[in-house]
Amino acid sequence: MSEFKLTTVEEMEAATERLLETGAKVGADAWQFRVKNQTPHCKFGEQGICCRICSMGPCRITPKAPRGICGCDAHGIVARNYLKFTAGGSATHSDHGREICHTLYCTSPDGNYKVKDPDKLIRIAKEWGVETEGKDIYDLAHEMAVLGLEEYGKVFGTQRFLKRAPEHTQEIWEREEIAPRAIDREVSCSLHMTHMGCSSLPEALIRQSLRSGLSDGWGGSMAGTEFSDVLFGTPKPIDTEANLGVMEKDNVNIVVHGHDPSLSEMICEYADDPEMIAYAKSKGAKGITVSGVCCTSNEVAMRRGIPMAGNFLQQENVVLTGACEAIVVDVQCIFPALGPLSKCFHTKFVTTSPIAQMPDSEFIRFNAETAGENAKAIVKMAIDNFENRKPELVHIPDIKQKATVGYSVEAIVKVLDGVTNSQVDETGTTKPLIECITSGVIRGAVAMVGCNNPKIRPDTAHIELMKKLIANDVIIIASGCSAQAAAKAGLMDKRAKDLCGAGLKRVCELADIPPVLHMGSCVDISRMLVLAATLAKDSGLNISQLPVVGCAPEWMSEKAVSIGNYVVATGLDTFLGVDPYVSGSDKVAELLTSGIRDWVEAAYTVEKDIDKLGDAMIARIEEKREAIGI
Ligand code: XCC
Ligand code: SF4
Repeated sequence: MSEFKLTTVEEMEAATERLLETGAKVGADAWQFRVKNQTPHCKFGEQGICCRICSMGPCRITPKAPRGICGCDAHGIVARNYLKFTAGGSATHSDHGREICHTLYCTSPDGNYKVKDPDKLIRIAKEWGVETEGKDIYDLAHEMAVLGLEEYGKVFGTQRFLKRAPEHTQEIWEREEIAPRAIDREVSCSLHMTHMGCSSLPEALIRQSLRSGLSDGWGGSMAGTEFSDVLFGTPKPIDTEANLGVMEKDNVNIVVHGHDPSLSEMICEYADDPEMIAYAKSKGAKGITVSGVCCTSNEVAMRRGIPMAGNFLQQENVVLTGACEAIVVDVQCIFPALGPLSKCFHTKFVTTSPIAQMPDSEFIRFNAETAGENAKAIVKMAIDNFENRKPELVHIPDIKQKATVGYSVEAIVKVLDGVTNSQVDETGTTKPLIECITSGVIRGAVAMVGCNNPKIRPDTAHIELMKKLIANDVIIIASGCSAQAAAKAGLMDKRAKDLCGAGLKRVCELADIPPVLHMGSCVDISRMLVLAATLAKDSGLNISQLPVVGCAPEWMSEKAVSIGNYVVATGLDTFLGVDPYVSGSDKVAELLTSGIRDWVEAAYTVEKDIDKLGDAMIARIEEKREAIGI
């Protein structure tokens, strides 16, 4: 076995530079250039003090003009913008969950979509008080799909999944009036509150941000995760690879990008079809390689071991290799730049969802009912495109790392069972993990999530923080583009245990796990909520007492703001490396970084210096340990 060495950010950047040279030859644009054109950014926007929600504006707050035309001050404007930011993310994640519920409704024994994890379906059904005895699994799937969909518009009551939280957390949500009602209602209510002439009181707007975020985390995202597991299987540890080198020069390369696994699962299915492989060979290719970008990549990596070509700010790179026959996208985080960029190459840019339609793309509408045909047509299109490659433009950077992924809560409970001397628990609990934390072998855990953002040298914050944390015996669970950054660097290779402190290293060896555990996509942060809830219940502590924090050092999307809100509102301190446009109001900034602690026992820390951010997390974890006397 070759010697293990992390891939450095410098090496990744060198690979990108080389690709940009190819881009220059064909006149391609790239985000690196567009960032320059957009810098410096608008100061009003950055501080969150521009309001354009009515046509008397736009109003901008300055020392000379401290109020908008309607009289709203900076605090109201910043808080309104923050709530809108959250509502956008909550709507997006939750609508993804809704699509998954629809796909679940379309399952049939001989259709495109099947129930792959019937046990999990039955488990959730029982949790929801649905009779399962003697019921056909597909009847149950359809019944649960309808119930899931009803969570979006339920007339009375709050989200069903809230019951998964410890009593104490549920009481907080009730007391603070942030227990989320119907998912759609929380989004609508947010947009109502931010309408001209409604709320301008920061406390009210931030409270609703928490509630809208919770409707995502414990509502839409959780439905997305849980029912995706039912449909496509609950992830188990599986080996894969990450970074651009996973694309194969002699194969037809199909890159899936976006978030919804309904499409990518089908593409993977057909790319594996002997008929399609034979067809690819007849066109001069050696085979078909599917790889992924962003969260759809995380979904198929976790369940099928499909390699990860890259994360958010690497999406243009896959086209720049000149070896991408088709980049097939569903929803979210897709650069509109991929349209014009693909035109510089032979690449087909295939959009598939009415939700994400873009110029310069080929739109092949993807429907659950016709998923098989759609996927087959897309795979065939990619194969037919192989002969259009321009060999002089082909360059795939020789850069990749091995990764073991697939750590769902179920999988974590299972792999950690053997680690301590405690009896293997039939029901599967997190007690072994708690023992590791209580004894101090592991100091705590950090949930690392979120995107890349050109405001931060891509991937450095993720990678540097992870290295620092694992060296300090803090285990990492990661999702989204953060997980991909880790995988690209090599931190999901089990050999990365050698970079850990002695305690964590020992746990990695005993459990045979990497120190950074891949927990999935952005909606899978709901898995982290379930893990935190289970840890709290199994330890008898409140979630806010656990030596566990959340971190999104390079976040950029509205979804990330929604995530931040639900993680904090669940009782976990959250550390950000990018400011959510609230610096224009000291009141809002104060609320988010301290005031909300009185409501939900947790708050945000914003720190742009990555080293300090890491220190702050370690200090918080140690504080929490001390407070509970471990
Ligand atoms: Fe998008 Fe989910 Fe962010 Fe990556 S991490 S850039 S939201 S793909 Ni969720
Ligand atoms: Fe200006 Fe008030 Fe209208 Fe906003 S709502 S644009 S602050 S007048």
